[in-house]
Parts: sequence; structure tokens; C-alpha cells
Amino acid sequence: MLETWRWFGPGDPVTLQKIVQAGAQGVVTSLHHIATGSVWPDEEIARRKREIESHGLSWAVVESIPLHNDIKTRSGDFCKYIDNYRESVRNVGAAGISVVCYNFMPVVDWTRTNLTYTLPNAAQALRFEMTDFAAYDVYLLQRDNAAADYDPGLLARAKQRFEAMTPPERELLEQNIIAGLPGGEGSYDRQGIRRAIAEFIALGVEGMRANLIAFLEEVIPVAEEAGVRMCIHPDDPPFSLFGLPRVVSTAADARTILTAVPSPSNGLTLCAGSFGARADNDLIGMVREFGSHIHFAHLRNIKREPDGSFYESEHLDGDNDIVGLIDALLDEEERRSALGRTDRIPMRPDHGHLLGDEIGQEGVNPGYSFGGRLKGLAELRGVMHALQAVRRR
Ligand code: DNO
Repeated sequence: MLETWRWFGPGDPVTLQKIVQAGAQGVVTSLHHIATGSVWPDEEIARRKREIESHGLSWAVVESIPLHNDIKTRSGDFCKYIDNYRESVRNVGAAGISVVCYNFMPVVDWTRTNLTYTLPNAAQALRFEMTDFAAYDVYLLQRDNAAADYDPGLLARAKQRFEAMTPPERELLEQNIIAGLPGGEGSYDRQGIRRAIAEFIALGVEGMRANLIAFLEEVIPVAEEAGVRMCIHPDDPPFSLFGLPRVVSTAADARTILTAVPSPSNGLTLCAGSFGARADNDLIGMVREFGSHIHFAHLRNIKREPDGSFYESEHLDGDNDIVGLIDALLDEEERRSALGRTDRIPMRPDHGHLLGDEIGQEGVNPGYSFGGRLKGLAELRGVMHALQAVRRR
């Protein structure tokens, strides 16, 4: 596999030099300064690429070219935004970058309720806690009919939790949920998010899925021509939030998407932590089934709780079998090389704990600290080397 590292661009405190020191060869990044919906100009792509290559790294994956909400709702200016998207994909392909990750999550991109969940070893992890989320949704946001989406026991716990929170705690919870996490696309105030939620709820699951497929029908042929492999990122977490329709949460969802528009350019980001937050997603089975459509892997682990809550655990220790997953991905690579392909599946250590000096430091992107990912990548690299050594025997 190709070891990659997510970089948020020139303002990222984790510099390209540090990425080289971490031992990654590929960079995963986006033109974060370009507004969602606008075309990515050739010269901007070329400039970013030169900067990456000047450190001996390659721009392995674009994560993401975000989709404007009008594309997801197929309303407003969606025709213009789809044209722009096709243009960006062409430009990225022309620059020699062949993998583009994107998502189709409505309103909120990846979501956590606690960004500083303290572990027994005093490191800090990202956590999604159902009680806090319900407390926000029902009692602070006061979304219409929100209470109907939670069972009575959870609702009672959420009410109690909400009443015990101080105003700054409530504010922090709101920030964590709606202000947008690094690389995420949505940043809202309370009024704005209520409006956006109502619009997407009206669409329903089938409407949302139809819009995704329509987008793929329009974009995948262009990606094919441009030599770009698109890979959709799953919903994180992989279930409905705010009563919103989500259509990339399960193996069945992935199957529907991949079969609706059959093409090698219509692929998947195997995000172990996102899909793996549901016990009914069999990650290894998904690699075996979707094999040649897996264009990118995010490797991290989580610990699940019965009510849907989870926290991000050590990369190798959690509820998902990451060693088995890597083994399956190596099998897929072997299958590809038998067919004459020379590229490797890009993987990145997805998120990491806040450790040591980075705890409490200003400017560290939640989940994207240096130390935690360095540790994650080192562990994952160890697994890859060990499994490869066994295969050579
Ligand atoms: C979280 C990430 C997401 C992901 C986007 C892809 O860490 O995996 O922000 O990059 O959803 O579009």
C-alpha cells in the first residue's frame, strides 16, 4: 500500500517536512481555499502539486472536491455546479492526480460531540456520544419533531444531561457539532442548520439516493476520460443524524452505488472507522466484495457502545480487525498486480490521539495532530511489513 498523510495545505501546523519525517510518500490534500462549487483552476492545482513535489512527496489523492449542497438537493444552481465539478475533475486528471475522494453527506460532514475525550492514559480522543447528540438536537437546537427520533430512555438521559450542562458546555457542544471539523464542509449557525436540515429531510432517503446516482451518471464518464478514480467516503457516523437521509452507511448502500453506475472510476473510500462504527458492516467482506473499486483506505479503529456512541481507539486495538483488513487489502493489491497494475492502494492513518505536548496546544486540527498520526502510521506500517514478510516466505 502507498503510505499517505492528510495535509490541510500551507497553513497546516503539520508541515510537508514533518510528513517526510513520518515516512509517508503520498500527500492527501485539497484546495481548501477554493469555495465549494467553484472550478479548480489548472494553475492552482499545478502550484500545489509543485509545492508537494518539492519535498519529494507526491500528491496521491485529492480529498475532497466537495459537492455543493445544490448538487445534493438537485435544486438551485445544480447544473452549473455539476459542470464546474466536471471541469475540476478534468483539471485534476490532466495534472496527473488519479484519485478523488468526496462524500454525499447531507448538511453535516463528519460529526463528533467531544473532541477532547480523555483516555485512561491521559491522551485525548474524538468521541461521538449519543446522549450528548440527542441533548443538542432536542433541547438546544429544538429541531421540529426531533424527540420522535430517539427512544424514551435515551431522551430521558439526554434531558438530564442537558439540564446539568453549564452555558459554556452547551456552547462547546454546539460548536463541536455544527461549526465543522477539519476538512468538513458544513459550518452553520443555529438558524442556518435548521433550514438546511428541513430541506434535506423533505428529500427522503430515496430522493437523496436518486440525486447521488444522477450526479454519478454525470460525473463518472468525465472521470473515466480524465483517468480519475472517484471514491465516495462513507457517512461518518454511518447512521442518520438530525433525522437526515444518509445513503452511504452500509455495504448494501455501497453495492447500490457501485452497481448503479458500473465503471472502474466509480469507487469507494474504505474508511474503516466510519463503516466500522456499525457492527453489521463486515469490513473484510467489503474489501473482498468491492475489491477493484476500493481506491483509497482510511485506517483507524473505534470502540462501539450499544446506543451508537463510540470513541476513536488505538489504531490496532478496537472493535475492528485492522490487521485482517490490511491483509485483505494486500490480497487485493496482489490481484491487481497479477493483472499488470503497478499502482498501490493509497492508505492514510486516519486521525490520531492528542498526545504529549500537543494536548492543549493552539491550532492543532482535531484528529489531525502530528504525534497521534505518527504513532498510527508507525503501527500500521509495522503490520504491513510483517504481513508482507509472511507472504514472501
Ligand atoms: C474525516 C474525514 C472526512 C472526509 C470527507 C471526505 O476525518 O474522513 O472529512 O475527508 O468527508 O469528503
